[in-house]
Amino acid sequence: MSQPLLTIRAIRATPVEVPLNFVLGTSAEAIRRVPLLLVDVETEEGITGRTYIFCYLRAAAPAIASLLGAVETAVKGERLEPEKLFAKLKRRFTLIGVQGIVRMAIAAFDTAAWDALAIAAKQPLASVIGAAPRPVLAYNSCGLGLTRDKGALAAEAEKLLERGFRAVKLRLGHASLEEDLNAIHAVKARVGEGVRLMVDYNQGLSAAEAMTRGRALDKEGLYWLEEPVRHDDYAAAKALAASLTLPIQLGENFSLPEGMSSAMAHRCCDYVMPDLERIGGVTGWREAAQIAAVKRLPMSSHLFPEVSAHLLAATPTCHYLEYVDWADAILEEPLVIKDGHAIIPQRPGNGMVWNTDAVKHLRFD
Ligand code: SMN
Ligand code: MG
Repeated sequence: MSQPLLTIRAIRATPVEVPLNFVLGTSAEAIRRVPLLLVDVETEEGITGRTYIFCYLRAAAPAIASLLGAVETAVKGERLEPEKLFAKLKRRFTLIGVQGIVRMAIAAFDTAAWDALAIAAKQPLASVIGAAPRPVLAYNSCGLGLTRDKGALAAEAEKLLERGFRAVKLRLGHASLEEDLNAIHAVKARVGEGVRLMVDYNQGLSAAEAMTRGRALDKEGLYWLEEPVRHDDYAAAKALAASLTLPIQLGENFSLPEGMSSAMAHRCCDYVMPDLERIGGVTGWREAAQIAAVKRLPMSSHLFPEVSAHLLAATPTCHYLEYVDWADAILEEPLVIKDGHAIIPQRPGNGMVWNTDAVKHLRFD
């Protein structure tokens, strides 16, 4: 693709808080509403690129917006070339360290910049990065949090199969293994054979407890076991991967492609699932996809399904899209799911346009 000529004029950041349709009860905390930061990269040519990031904490939103101000100072007036600017920003922020929310701000800028490029090229983002827009296999990751109410859990699991989903993800990490097994059995009994069940501990177990619970879960026909221990305890994850048949899934905490490489060097997982805002935006994702391809590791996504669908279409070891509906409330045209697959829109760019009325309503600064 010949790169369209665009010049960066400004970056705008708008914080919104979206109430969730399904509470996300993880082993660390229950999430009922999500603070998102909507990021617009404006160009002198009148094209605006967009993305949103998930701030986890409301307090992080103004901090990331402020960091985006520093990014703007560094790139304003420059030609919009995401890979070059990514390298420049990494160098510029070396002294504070390209991690945490600094890295999230760079990733947000990068993702919105790629959107602007694709809009200028009048092509979907997937096409610009070398893939045909095609349906991408997805699992429904809404809800299914830690709860004592197994009836409500089963009912929720059934509801999540609407639109043809054939895979869902259950959060685990109850006080006892028995309660984890009860939750698994409640969901399995309701969704029946033929629906894949992923489970996610959100780093909730010690290495020893993970081995005990992992061995019990190994007999349950689950599809993957996600983040059983602290995300950077590669030794514990490696021991689990070596001992269990159940595949170990890691990745939402890989920090930049370099972080993914270090994890891979430990052979600590069977599957990977980078997160757009932690892996370094579209630029970071593409590098991560090459690492996964060399290692022949199936690669899924974490959150941000609207952009991740494009990225997975261009990922050689594309595995599963994690679907959540969080951004539906603030988008003109929410991501479409059909027969359990995300449909990449034919619109130019990543396809996201803000629903300005909803944004006005949900804005919180
Ligand atoms: C998750 C964690 C935090 C916020 C949203 C989702 C979870 C996942 O680990 O993999 O979906
Ligand atoms: Mg997870």
